[in-house]
Amino acid sequence: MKFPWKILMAAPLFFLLALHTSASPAYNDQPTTSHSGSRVCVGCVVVVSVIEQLAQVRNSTAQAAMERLCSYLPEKLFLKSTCYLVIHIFGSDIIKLLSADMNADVVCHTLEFCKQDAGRPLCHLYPPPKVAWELTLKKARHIVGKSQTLKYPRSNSSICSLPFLAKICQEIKSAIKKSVPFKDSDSDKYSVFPTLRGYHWRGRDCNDHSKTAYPGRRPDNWDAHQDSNCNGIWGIDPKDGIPYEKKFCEGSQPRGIILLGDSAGAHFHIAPEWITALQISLNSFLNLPTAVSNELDWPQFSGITGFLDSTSGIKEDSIYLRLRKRNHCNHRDYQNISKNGASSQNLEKFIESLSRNQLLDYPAIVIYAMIGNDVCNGKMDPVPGMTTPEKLYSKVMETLKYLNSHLPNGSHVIFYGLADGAFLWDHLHNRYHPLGQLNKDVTYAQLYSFLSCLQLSPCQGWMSANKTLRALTSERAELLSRTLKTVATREKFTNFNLFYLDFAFQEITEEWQRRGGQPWQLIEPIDGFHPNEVASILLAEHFWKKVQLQWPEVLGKENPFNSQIEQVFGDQGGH
Ligand SMILES: *[C@@H]1O[C@H](CO)[C@@H](O)[C@H](O)[C@H]1NC(C)=O
Ligand SMILES: *[C@@H]1O[C@H](CO)[C@@H](O)[C@H](O)[C@H]1NC(C)=O
Ligand SMILES: *[C@@H]1O[C@H](CO)[C@@H](O)[C@H](O)[C@H]1NC(C)=O
Ligand SMILES: *[C@@H]1O[C@H](CO)[C@@H](O)[C@H](O)[C@H]1NC(C)=O
Ligand SMILES: CC(=O)N[C@H]1CO[C@H](CO)[C@@H](O)[C@@H]1O
Repeated sequence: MKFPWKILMAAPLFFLLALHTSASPAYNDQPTTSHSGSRVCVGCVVVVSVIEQLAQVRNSTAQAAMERLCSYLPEKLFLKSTCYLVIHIFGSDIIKLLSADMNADVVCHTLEFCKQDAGRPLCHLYPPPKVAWELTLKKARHIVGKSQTLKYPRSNSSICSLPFLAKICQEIKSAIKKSVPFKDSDSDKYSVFPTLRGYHWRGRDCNDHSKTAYPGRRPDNWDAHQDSNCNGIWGIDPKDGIPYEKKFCEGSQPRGIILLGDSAGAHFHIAPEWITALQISLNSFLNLPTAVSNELDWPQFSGITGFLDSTSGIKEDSIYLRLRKRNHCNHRDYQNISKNGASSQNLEKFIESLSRNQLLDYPAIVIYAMIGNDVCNGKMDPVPGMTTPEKLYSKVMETLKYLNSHLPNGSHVIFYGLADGAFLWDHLHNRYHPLGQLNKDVTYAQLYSFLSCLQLSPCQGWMSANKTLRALTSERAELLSRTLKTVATREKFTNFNLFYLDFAFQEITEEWQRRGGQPWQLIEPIDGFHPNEVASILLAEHFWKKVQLQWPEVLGKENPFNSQIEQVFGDQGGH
């Protein structure tokens, strides 16, 4: 769930993504890690695997497979041209090695994208070659010629620092800057752009020229002349001269939904069709530019603030949509304040992007869902890096004080407990990863061990063959969840009620099984870590049921005017 993850597995064109990530200003706030060399290694292994498998399924040469891959990429954001550039530079060596039956691990070690550091184990995704590793590598080096070390610059912290890529990085940077207005000022957090944390992340601004019009505010003069709260309801009913907003929304207790979350909340997702050779086609990459600009998160499909039906044909069913269905006056009032890698300990760094005016705005339901990063890190021994209950308590209290001074009176805050990630190993370890399905040679256990060898695991504690460690991680997560529960029962705040809800993965898994599904189908196939879209929607359903049963006041009343609002305003201007 830490930042590098998004680049990690994000190939087929890892190089491109790494490049774009380095070039994109959207990432400025992310810490640079010392493991960038390892990221390049994963990227290389994924790309070379895809090329190799694409050649296999299309019965073509590696050369043709590479060209095919590039030709499928969209022109946008220089994706296609960078791809050709990459082929131009590395293509011939990759072809030579693949033709000599070297696998992706060997190719990437030979080209020195992967390196075995002194005193560290050799990291590999595929089973090691039958012949001794050293001998294979020697043979491979011989195939590409001796001058490797001079040919390619060593991977260091930014791929943009490679001399031959510097120029294209510059171009991407300026292209992104030109095409997207960055909105940093506090008064203007809503956007008419979908990505780069625009309206895929929070309700679309209906009047980008006015700072006083935004989703969630109490209407100005009952919106008689303009839609000040962007819910699509405004104007005066000619029949009786009463403003529609007053007629339909007064006393309906409108409220917004705000998520404070991590990558799971933002719905982090790498599309399997980008790297599964059997699925790769021209259509596979249509969504890549959007995904890249959204940091590989898909909040528009998330279970909490999602509003679009996904391309996979799953009907979107988020908490936001349910709130909107219950009271159409809530239209567009959602905010996704979530970040890959977020935890109780770093939330303070971005909570300020939450936008709610205590005096002018309607109350909000805030969901606090830091479901894993407090126990997840990539260290060889992850335990010392885990948040302690004491640290959690003190940070959470700070967060709550912040919320109390920013949320309108009558708001609600709901804590989610942490997930118990033990299900990852239990359900996945002996299944094939998408990269291993074609030749039955990569299981999730292998993927986990490759990542942890490179010290890149998003969650060493759970993505590990070490049963003791997995149990220890679950234990800590449980302890932190109990701490949140204690805070919720003990502490009182003037502007909101506080509740606690277990992160009920077990329950939704059972529900999914009742519907004929398998537990592994609830996990992101590529990263083998995040809950996927189906899980996210089941969680939303579960959340709704629980809250409706235990604390119905959180959700507010059903608005009797909903059908009239539909008659007069149709889809209320979309999301
Ligand atoms: C693959 O291509 C080669 C050469 O074009 C051809 O001889 C062979 O029959 C093809 N194999 C399959 C399974 O199509
Ligand atoms: C990366 O490598 C380039 C060229 O070798 C060098 O100029 C640059 O300082 C390096 N960056 C870091 C952070 O080491
Ligand atoms: C907040 O609203 C409640 C009723 O919903 C009221 O009892 C309370 O006095 C209000 N608090 C403040 C600080 O206005
Ligand atoms: C498994 O994890 C535990 C807890 O971190 C550790 O003490 C132990 O040495 C690990 N076992 C192996 C075989 O690595
Ligand atoms: C549109 C939107 O809500 N963007 C915010 C989402 O969350 C991140 C992280 O807190 C903010 O930086 C964005 O402004």
